[in-house]
Amino acid sequence: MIAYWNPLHAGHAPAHEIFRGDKVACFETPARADFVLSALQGAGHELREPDQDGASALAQIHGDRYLDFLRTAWSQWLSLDPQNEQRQPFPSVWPVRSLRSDIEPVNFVARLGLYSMDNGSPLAHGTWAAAREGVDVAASAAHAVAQGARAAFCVSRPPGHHAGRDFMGGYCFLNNAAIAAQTLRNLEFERVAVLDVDYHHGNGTQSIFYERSDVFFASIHGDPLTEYPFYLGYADETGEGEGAGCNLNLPLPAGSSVAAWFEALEIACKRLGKWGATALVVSLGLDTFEGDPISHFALTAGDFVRLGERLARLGLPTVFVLEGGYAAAELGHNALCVVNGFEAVA
Ligand code: OKP
Ligand code: ZN
Repeated sequence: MIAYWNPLHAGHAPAHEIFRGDKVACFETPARADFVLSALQGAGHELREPDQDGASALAQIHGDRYLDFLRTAWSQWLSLDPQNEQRQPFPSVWPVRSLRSDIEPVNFVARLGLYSMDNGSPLAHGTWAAAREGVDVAASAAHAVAQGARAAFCVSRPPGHHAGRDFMGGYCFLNNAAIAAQTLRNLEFERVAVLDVDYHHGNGTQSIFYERSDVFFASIHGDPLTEYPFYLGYADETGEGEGAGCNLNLPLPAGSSVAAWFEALEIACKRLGKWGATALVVSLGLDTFEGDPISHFALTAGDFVRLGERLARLGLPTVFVLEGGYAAAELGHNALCVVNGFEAVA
């Protein structure tokens, strides 16, 4: 399988995040992508640097003001205090109900809150460059399948599926899967499905396409009553306006069995087929793995092979986009298992 990789990913390397009130090492690390790269390379898959500019899809998916903020965020942070190079900005105030989100304060931390859904998405010096390069990775993979490749795999970070049109969150800044889907739409594909199998609901992707009838979003994830992102991902969210009926959430309780997970996968796959998808984007989070440190499903490497096989049986041109997965040392093998399963189906 062709794999596009992000040569700037390691520039996004925040040191810590807040976990239960403590400062802890980040879960979303450069090593994650490096493990996936070496697993794919070791198995003989072709690694390519991005060869397309995703600028047009980027402008369709994210808002100008948010993009301006993100592009300049690190220099704004430094202009507050040169010592900030050694610090990470965290939002501390948000425009929740009754507060205004239609104005843009001058204060940097206030703007950071305006454009963040949580305090769990630390910015670093190279965040913009890495995230922006990820857009080109996604666009390149979409072009490759449009030109006839059966599938292409995006090895990039930071991940994207929690990022909405004008906000970051959950380690995500720019929505790579949405960029891939939009790029496919801009090429020859009329009906694009995004299937999100990350442990966490892809709230950003859902919200971006919620009122569109040309992109179907389906997600299997930990029940948001107890699992991040908590405020979206329920079964009654089925799309609105033109997009009515084009959104499918399959939440499962934390601790659900592998059998229950594959039943949900079957429901999602049947629905995407019935809807008439002509191309597929897989938001491939591997944090459904039994060894994941922050998630509560129990898939094994063998189950990832089975996932790849089932996806291949949809018979659609497919772009895989790496999302979560925090058992870093096993991440490369698990990703390779999905690829192997996919390629084992003729
Ligand atoms: C991103 B992806 C630490 C809590 C965890 C939310 C999890 C983000 C998961 N403060 N933060 O969907 O794998
Ligand atoms: Zn996740």
